[in-house]
Amino acid sequence: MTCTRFTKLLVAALFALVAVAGTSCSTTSNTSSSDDQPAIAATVHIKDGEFDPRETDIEVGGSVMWINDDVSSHDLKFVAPNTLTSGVLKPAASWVHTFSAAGTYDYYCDFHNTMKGSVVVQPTP
Ligand SMILES: [Cu+2]
Repeated sequence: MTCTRFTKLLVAALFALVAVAGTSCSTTSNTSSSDDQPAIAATVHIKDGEFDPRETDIEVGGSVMWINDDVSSHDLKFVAPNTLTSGVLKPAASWVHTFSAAGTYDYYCDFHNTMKGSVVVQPTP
């Protein structure tokens, strides 16, 4: 008796969960460009052991996405602030960083010292 009641409750709970998941899913995809996820101002591809393009120009508050299109792993280490790093980017991995202060941000790949790039963040006019 109690077992059936529990099963009914469980089924009801599962339906509620599916309904909630379904709603939240559709709302997330609708608003993803505004609040939760930063709009991507520029994309840098990592290919054949190079950052392409090497120099990226954005405005303050802009986000840059790096995508590893290479067959080997790479990473980004910034000269300043030197704590800023992407961590290891395996093939097909990507990393997004939002720049909230103007300036030139030079970076390099820790694994391949010939790989260099920079992000120039312009102040908003
Ligand atoms: Cu590399």
